[in-house]
Amino acid sequence: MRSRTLVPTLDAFLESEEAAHASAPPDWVHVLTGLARAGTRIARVVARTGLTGTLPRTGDRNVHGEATTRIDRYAHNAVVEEVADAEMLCCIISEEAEDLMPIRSSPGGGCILAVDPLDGSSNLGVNVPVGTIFSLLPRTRPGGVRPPRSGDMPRPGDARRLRRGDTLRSRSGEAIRSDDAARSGPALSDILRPGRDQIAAGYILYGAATVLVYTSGRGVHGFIRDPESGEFLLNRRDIRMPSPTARHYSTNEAYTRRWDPRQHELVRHFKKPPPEGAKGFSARYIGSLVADIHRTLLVGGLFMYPAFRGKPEGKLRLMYEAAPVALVMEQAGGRATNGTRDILDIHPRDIHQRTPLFAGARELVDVAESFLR
Ligand code: AHM
Ligand code: MG
Repeated sequence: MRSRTLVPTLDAFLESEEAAHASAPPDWVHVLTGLARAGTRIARVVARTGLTGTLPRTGDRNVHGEATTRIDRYAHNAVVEEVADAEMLCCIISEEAEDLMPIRSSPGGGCILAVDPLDGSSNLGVNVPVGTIFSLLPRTRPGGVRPPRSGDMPRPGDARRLRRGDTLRSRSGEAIRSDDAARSGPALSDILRPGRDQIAAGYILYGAATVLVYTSGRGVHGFIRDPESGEFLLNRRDIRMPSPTARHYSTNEAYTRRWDPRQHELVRHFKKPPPEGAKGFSARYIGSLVADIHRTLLVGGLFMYPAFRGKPEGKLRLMYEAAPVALVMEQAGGRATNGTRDILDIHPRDIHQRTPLFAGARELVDVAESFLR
């Protein structure tokens, strides 16, 4: 009889690995376990959307002017509800909320969670994997975020985009308010931190399996949710991008006509016939960031979402898309750039700032920079 190997659960892994290296704030792992709970809830709803093939729209637009679906709002609420009781969090930045959301129960909390609750949700109608992306940052100094005033609760099931002054509740019933003063207030200087400062970052991928990948700066670890026990189980410890990596480039080539000549040159370079005996490049593009990044992490290659005419800063958001991806890549032996600067060194000016993103195998990101500089 084969002996059964005990695979650590996420909780057990965090307890043994993260507690042993407590350079980060002690209870940051509560945020990660809260995100895992939110991920479990979101995975269930995503699976149901695949089942029915319908994608209910709210008719609303998010802060970026994009049509939102009810599932975007559901994912946002699930994240807020599951993490807001972590005392270390003073506020949440979400793609779905116009302003930062201070947490009344812990105004002195030393950390900020930046999150894209459900990236790529427009793909759901055709059952393409989507994901949650998260970044945990330290706040510059305590006391900078104004606590919320009382506000009206949105009705249950209210699918409106969260607007200034709206209030949500955490699992324990604490009010969390989208703050109307915070955008221009001094608090902003506390939270606009470069990706290099991240305490932890990662993503949850809702695909054939639900996968959670995180780094706290000591390697990248991957967990798969076991549908039977409901636990996230350690699946890949200390993920390293293979070397040599897959010769994949990944970008939306439909925008070619709007590309800068340097971007043209770069892709032309990838299309050149390879030297005798060498393997040429092939293309892979899903159009769902977490899925494209997960593939890049596991097999290598280069993901690109450049700036182009009409999108001078690209499409992806620095604080809750590019920066967490960049930390994961760097910790796995790769890197990420905006074309000229390492993503992790960029100081955000705005919580929803966009950036071009080139992420993947180090040697390919270096090649991209050599064309784009
Ligand atoms: P979203 O945040 O509105 O979901 O958009 C982000 C998504 C990413 O998942 C993906 O990389 C990108 O948009 C694809 O954009 P495009 O359709 O322009 O190629
Ligand atoms: Mg997004």
